[in-house]
Amino acid sequence: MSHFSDIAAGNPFGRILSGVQDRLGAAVLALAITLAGVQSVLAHEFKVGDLEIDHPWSRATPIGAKVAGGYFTIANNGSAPDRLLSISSDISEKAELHEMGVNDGVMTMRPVSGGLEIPAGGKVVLGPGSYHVMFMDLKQPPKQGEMFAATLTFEKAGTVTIKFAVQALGSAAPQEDND
Ligand SMILES: [Cu+2]
Repeated sequence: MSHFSDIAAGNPFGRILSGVQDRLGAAVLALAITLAGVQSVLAHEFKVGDLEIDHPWSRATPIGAKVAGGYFTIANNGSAPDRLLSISSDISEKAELHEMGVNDGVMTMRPVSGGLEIPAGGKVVLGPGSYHVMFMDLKQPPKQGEMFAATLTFEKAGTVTIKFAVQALGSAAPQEDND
């Protein structure tokens, strides 16, 4: 029967399978791209000398905000202490290293004088409620999902440019008290 053999020759099963494989392939590729995107936001790190700077992140700011916080972890794998002296970025006029503290029962923040020491073999965490970078007089407010660059200067390790991943506007964003 010629009709039957035409179908067999056309191999409809083969076509269906290859269609499924194409869709599966596209789905796997999409997943890989998604994971790669998540990976770059969740676990990006930078190295300079003996220092390792993990996952710099910031938060989107409310409209009209003049400041934004910057957070990351610095690990010192060397045998001598180092010191984070300064930070600069195109997103703001200036950036300061701050620490939070309680003064007469009120949360305040103040500049860290003399830089932030990173002990030999130690780790310092910058995060909301403790040490942080304060980007002041914002020129380009951080936008959720984007990244922005900043340059850190260390006493011994020198300078390194890192990228901050901007997360959602947080309800507990630190308020600047010296504006
Ligand atoms: Cu601050």
